[in-house]
Amino acid sequence: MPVMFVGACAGPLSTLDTAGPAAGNVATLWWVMLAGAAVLTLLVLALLLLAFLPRLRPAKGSARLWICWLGVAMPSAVLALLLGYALMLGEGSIAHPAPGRMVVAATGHQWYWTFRQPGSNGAIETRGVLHIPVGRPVDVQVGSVDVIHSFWVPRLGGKMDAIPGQINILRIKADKPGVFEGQCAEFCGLNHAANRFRVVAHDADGWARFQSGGGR
Ligand SMILES: [Cu+2]
Repeated sequence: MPVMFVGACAGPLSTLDTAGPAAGNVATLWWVMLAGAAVLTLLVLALLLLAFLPRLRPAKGSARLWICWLGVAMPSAVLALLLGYALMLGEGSIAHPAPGRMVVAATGHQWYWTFRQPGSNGAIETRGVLHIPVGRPVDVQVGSVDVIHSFWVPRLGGKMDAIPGQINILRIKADKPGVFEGQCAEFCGLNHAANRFRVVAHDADGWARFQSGGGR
């Protein structure tokens, strides 16, 4: 059974089989929340058990302990810590200035994606495939021409809504060359489920070839 669960963690759209730092942060937060939820579940089950075993129940319950500490203080502290940690990790998806940073425009359509980025001989436009270099932060300017879509490459980063008339920026980065699957993550009409795309992360040679107009 555990092998079955571990097998489910991989795959082209897995958020746990990460290939870059932004997606790694999302996965780390997920594991931390899973561990925390497991501890709290055990605690609640233990308290439930106490309720059914009068012999183990304290003779006289203290309202102050149960309500103020276990009911208010503990959940508040846990949620505050989790919020702080999530904000810290979320920094990885924000487009801060960074050396080697590359900018690309991603536009959602019903039902496909187009990408536009600078090349050696002028702008390069692609449909359905976004090309990026390995090891460099890529800031994706996410927009839409019709309805709300969402740009999502689970193995490289978080999600970003594509809203008509607005540009939202999401940072992704690939640590290794490869092809990574992307999926629109906001219901955008009848063909939403098939609104997929790919991100190809190139090594230095492949990137130079793409930039000069080859390998598209
Ligand atoms: Cu969609």
